[in-house]
Amino acid sequence: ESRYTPASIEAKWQKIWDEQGLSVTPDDPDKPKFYALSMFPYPSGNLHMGHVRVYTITDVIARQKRMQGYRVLNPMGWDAFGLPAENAAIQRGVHPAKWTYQNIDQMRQQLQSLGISFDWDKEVTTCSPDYYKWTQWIFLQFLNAGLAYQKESAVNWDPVDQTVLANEQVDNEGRSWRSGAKVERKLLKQWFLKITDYAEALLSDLDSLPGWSDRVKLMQQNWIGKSTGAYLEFPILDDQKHPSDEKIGVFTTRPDTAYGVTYVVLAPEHPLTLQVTTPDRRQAVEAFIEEVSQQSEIDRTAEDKPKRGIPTGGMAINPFTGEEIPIWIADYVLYEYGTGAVMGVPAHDSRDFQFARENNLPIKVVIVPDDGDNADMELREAYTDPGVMVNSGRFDGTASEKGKQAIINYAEEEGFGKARIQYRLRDWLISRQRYWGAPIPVVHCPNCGAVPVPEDQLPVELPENVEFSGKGLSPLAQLEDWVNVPCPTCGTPAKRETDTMDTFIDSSWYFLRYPDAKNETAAFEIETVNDWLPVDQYVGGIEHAILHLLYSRFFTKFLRDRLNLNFNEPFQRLLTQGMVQGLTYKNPKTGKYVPATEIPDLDHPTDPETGDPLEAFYEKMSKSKLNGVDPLQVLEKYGADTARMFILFKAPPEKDLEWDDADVEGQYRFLNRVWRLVTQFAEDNPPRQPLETGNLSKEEKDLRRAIHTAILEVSEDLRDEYQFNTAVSELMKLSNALNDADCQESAVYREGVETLVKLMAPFAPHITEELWQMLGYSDSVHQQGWCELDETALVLDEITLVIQVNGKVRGNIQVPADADKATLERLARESEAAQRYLADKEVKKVIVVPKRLVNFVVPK
Ligand code: ANZ
Ligand code: ZN
Repeated sequence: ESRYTPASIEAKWQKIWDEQGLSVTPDDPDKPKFYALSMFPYPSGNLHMGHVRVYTITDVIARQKRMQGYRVLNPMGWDAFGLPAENAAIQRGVHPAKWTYQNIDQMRQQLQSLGISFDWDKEVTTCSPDYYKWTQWIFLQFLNAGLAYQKESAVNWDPVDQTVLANEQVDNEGRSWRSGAKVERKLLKQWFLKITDYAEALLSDLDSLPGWSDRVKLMQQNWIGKSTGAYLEFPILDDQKHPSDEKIGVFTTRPDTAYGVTYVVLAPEHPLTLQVTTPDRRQAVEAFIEEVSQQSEIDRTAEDKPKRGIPTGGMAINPFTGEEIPIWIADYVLYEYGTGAVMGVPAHDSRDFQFARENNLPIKVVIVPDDGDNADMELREAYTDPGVMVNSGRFDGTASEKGKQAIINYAEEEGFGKARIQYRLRDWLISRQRYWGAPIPVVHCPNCGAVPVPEDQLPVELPENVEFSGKGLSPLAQLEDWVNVPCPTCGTPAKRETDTMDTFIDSSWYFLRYPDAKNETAAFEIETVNDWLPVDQYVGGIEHAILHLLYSRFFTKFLRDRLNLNFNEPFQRLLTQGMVQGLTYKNPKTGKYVPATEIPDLDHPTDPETGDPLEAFYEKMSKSKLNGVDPLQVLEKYGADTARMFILFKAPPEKDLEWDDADVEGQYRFLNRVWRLVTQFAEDNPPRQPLETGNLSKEEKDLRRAIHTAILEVSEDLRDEYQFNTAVSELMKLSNALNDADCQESAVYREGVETLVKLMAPFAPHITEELWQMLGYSDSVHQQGWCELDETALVLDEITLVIQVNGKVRGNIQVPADADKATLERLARESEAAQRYLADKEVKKVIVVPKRLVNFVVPK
């Protein structure tokens, strides 16, 4: 009997599968397609447990689908542009391309050692010109469609290094990662994509995705943030106190409160601010604007923060009441949302209430609860619920919900307002003043403006000889001979755009490239993506639940409209896997983390330096917490199959998973048991018997029921909800049943062993392949059909009937499951137990509980 040696088995099979092309995507059009997709990694250089978990999950799904007869696409690639490569260049002088490609090679190898059945022929690398050529091409599609435009927008500016910083390069205190300088905001002309054009589709099409969790859909919904309400206009009074043509437009979700407006507020940045400001207020207003411009949006809108604002001296008119109301500016009104102005209704909006209280502005009640008439009562807080309109002229007595529409209709008739839908979603700022990204394919010409680089001149390649200092203009902008080019349209000396694209752009279409990854003449062939898309199962981290998924949906919808794609949504089903957590040891006195390897006694963990007792708890694995487990070490010690089995067994895929060495050991022992079971059987090699299901002993029937229960349960567990953990339990049960069975010679036993190996194949692909060969097969276990369920094997045709005498158990017998009461009584009387205990006693009464027991009552 041989020993289970994962190291040699796994390397061997990985090589053979690769040679045989087992993971290559078939193009057999007769088979149904299945597109399994894992979020591709950023090539940091090292695989971590989170990666292992995602790719294992996707792999089980892909492998089972292949066995079920699907042609499966299970691709992998690299989200390879981005800041870390550039930081490495600045800090260590290694070129971003070199750093990235080295990391990719290293991680590809690590992934291969996990035994994931990726089709490497479809590999895509977003930083490679043959990929970003098409990223640029897609940008041009947006530009041609009028959905890419330039606008001034604020960037993080490091005044010492004289450079733009990414958000990630600014610390919590707002300082530069390199110079430590306080970061400033600076306006730059930047590129945007008009995702807001698709806001409604992105929102409403969430309903077409039953394969997404409500949690993720809600996150997307909130991000898009649809509000229904009205746009209303408040005329500004001129110096002579006459209504002017100039108006302040506001967006409100509560038009029903229009009669309660006692002031209007502009965002300090609003273009009307200085215009409405009276000379005596000018200095104060300018100082306030300057102050607010330094605050972040989060500071400005925080609930608990006092709302700060000042009057401009200007006045407007409430068109509903004709009343004159003051115009203020305040930090809680954001320039970017709605119209950048609000109507202040202190009686019915909490923020306005607080603001009015602090600034002695009038509070006018216009909505009261249905059951009261406390319109004149002094409010202690804003009344924000629906109710009945009061103090509202012709609308008095109208229910407020109805009043919304009534007010809109009225405003529309009178010409000072209309219905409006507002989205929180903003256009996507895609410009980055960095090197390691896809150059935006535009040339700025003094005559022609922003000119798209002609398609036949794509890609606009990143120049290689670049200085990385982290100071001054972005590296591209410093390269004179790259920047200066003739205008593609008129030939005048012009300048290249030096911004590169946000890396989220690269990942917004990679799933469209995979099916046709090597296409040199197009981003993809439409027919091919129409065949493969949508992705049937997407697996990845919840951290991408908003931006990546939203951007990918946006790209898909845009390209659908431009190119006639036949699908609306890129990802049919989405699984967001939980985090992998490690056991963290922390000294509560010093706050220091201690790695497990430095703790002498893990049962009583103490700090090796101070002797303090340590706290131990689970937390997401991370470098800073010193609680990570290196996948490579686990692979080396136990092999990939054990690592996979542990990860799948330890927790349902959506839940967090606590790494536990003892449980890893447990899976290793289980694989060893399966190994012994199957190798023993293969060695004994009992003669092959035909399986005649009509003619089985009880023992055989029981075993067969266990086999088909496993088929049923594992198949169910792998359908849609992917309960891998319970599926692994079922595999364990079947293995136990085989261990306990005593009918190795029977055809049923062979069925059981083969079923176990096949059911386990998607989970532990290497060991099962090895065992499959031992069972005498020469083709791969991964090319077998998925096990067929025989429902009749599940039927329990005999049950155990308990024999009682005066309520005491005296024995039991096997009886047909469908026997009627009379038969049960007869069989019970005939039983050995009854014969013994009833001998020469007179039976007074017989109680028959079908399927359970027969109780004989006799005199004591
Ligand atoms: C008057 C009013 C009365 C409001 C009332 C609410 C309650 P959502 O749901 O988020 O869309 N608002 C509009 N634009 C704003 C901006 N740029 N900055 C800050 N606040 C703004 O919220 C819409 C409501 O937020 C609008 O309805 C407006 O206040 C405010 F009893 O108008 B409301
Ligand atoms: Zn030109």
